[in-house]
Amino acid sequence: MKIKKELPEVFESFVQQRKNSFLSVKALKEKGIPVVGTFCTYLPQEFILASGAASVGLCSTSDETVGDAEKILPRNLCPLIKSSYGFAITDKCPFFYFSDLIIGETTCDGKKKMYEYLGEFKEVHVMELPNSQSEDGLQLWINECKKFKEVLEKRFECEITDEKLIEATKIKNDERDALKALSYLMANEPAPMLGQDLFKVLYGSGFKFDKKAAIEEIKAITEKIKEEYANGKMIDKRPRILLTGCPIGGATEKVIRAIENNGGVVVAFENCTGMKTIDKNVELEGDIYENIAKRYLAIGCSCMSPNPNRFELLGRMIDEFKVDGVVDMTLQACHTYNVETYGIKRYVNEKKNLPYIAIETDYSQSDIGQLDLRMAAFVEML
Ligand code: BJ8
Repeated sequence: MKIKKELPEVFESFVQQRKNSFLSVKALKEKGIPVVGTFCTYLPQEFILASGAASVGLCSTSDETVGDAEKILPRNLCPLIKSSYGFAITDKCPFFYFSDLIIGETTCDGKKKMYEYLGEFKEVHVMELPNSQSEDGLQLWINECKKFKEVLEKRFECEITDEKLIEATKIKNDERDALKALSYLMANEPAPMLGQDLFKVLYGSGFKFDKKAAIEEIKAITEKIKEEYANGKMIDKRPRILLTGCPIGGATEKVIRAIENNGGVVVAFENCTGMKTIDKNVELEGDIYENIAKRYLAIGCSCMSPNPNRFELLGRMIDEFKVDGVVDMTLQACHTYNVETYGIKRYVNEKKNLPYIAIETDYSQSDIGQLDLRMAAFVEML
């Protein structure tokens, strides 16, 4: 596939695709394709793909419905949970509306309890994710994956054979490879593009339902950026930032803008919208259930205790992307990520000898001025 449009237009098309994606979901439903709503990177998407259903992420990223959620949920709760629940109860989220089945997972306490309430008006299945990556934890997660397969088979009257699961795994591996190759273009110095443009593709690609077409499109964008870079098209040299912490998107893109409007460039996203989701592939040789379970359980989210894999990925990315400083964004009342900032700070400062800053924010725009000031001072220091 050859991309004819100019790059800014290509990046923008991913934003538009995301905005219009409810039309794509509606079209899927009209064709009789079931839709499964999910909330977490730990969710093995391979099973959904193998069942013939489409999956859609339901984590909301705007504060539009936080007020509605706060009539029921405590104010002092993570905005991602309040916003997601708020969209669900007000019927303002077309993805939630069109979902035939919602899959939750036992990650953080707030989400777990929210799923109980969602189950009062929508069909919900919760996967029991262990909170450690031990051998026992793995056994539990393999069993949960097998149960998940049965739930999908029963709900959508289909059979998920090993062959179908392997086929779906190959597609997901290809998708991860394509997104990873695109992300690694930012290892070039100077960077070929702004982090906010890379982010548009990373985030927007999750809303493309024809996986094979999306993979081809991502590969074509990567080639186009490579070609233009070889011809000297790149951004000016700037301090290189790695963004880690809670998932980012929608309202919290204000953090990326605050960094880049103040002279930095986000060359790497370690969080769930970035490398956490695409870093590792599923082995195809051997027992496919065990392979899928192993790959997903190894994700380094702060809900794991201990959480060595976050440090391993972070350290590798700092080196490979030639990072000058680390910004750790946490959402208000996200206890696990907030507690982990101390360990991440120590690691970045002491093991990597780099500057580090933690930012706690929510989905409102009230702290934009303060974010600007703090990011300007941080970038200036680098
Ligand atoms: S794998 S980061 S998507 S759990 S909802 S933990 S922000 S208090 S989203 Fe997450 Fe899966 Fe981990 Fe990724 Fe904190 Fe809010 Fe909980 Fe959150």
